[in-house]
Amino acid sequence: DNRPALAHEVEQVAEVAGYLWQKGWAERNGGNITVNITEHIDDAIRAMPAISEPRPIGFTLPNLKGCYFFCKGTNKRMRDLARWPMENGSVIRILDDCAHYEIIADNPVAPTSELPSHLAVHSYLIGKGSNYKASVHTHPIELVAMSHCKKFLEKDVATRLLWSMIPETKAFCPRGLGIIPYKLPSSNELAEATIKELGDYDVTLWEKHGVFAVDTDVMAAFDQIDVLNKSALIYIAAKNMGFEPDGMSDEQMREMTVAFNLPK
Ligand code: 2HA
Ligand code: ZN
Repeated sequence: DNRPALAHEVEQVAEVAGYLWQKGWAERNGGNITVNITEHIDDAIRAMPAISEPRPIGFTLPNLKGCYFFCKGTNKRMRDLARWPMENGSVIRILDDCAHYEIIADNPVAPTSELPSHLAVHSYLIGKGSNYKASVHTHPIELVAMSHCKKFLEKDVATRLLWSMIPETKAFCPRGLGIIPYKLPSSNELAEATIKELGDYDVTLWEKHGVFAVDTDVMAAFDQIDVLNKSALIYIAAKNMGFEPDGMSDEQMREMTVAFNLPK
């Protein structure tokens, strides 16, 4: 019986949704979470009838054949998802044409407006044989604020600054923060640019909008965003005390990178 494992996944989504709200990163319906739950789907769930008509994804994604996802609902609030996950999210099944999905959970909650980009990312992850199952999009205040400054939008400038605020940030976000220049929300261009950066980064910063992170599960994706935003807060605290923080030295960064066996 895979239902306990599936219920655990949904509980983790609800827990993270609560954190996003508490942190002030999820105003109104802001942000999205999708989790590839295919490994937890057993024959009983596979036999569940659809409760919606087939709906187009917007892309054809052959890697998603037979996949199932838990998705936050469109126009639903993270703070409501935290308390009532099955009223504010739903389980979808990808149909065999890989271009349509149907809803199979208790309530016909339509999935997130960012579904095409989230599913395109999951397809990309499957295609490269990744064990990453979760994607989180949210609006972390301090990281979004940094994205309003041109110098932080240059490749790896924000990564190096954030890593140097506290040793844990590189340890727990070892691939750094990729930068995506401003693109219209929900657009295919935004999805494509994000997928391109995910080749090098687990977390990307969407200029003047938010972050998009992927990891093995929803908690791990949240943790990467959280450590980066923590570093941004330390930077801001130092600036508010009236000085530019020194940051860890290159030598300290090198020592830590070797000791924790991190990528250069
Ligand atoms: O779904 O945050 O960017 C709400 C959003 C879209
Ligand atoms: Zn957003």
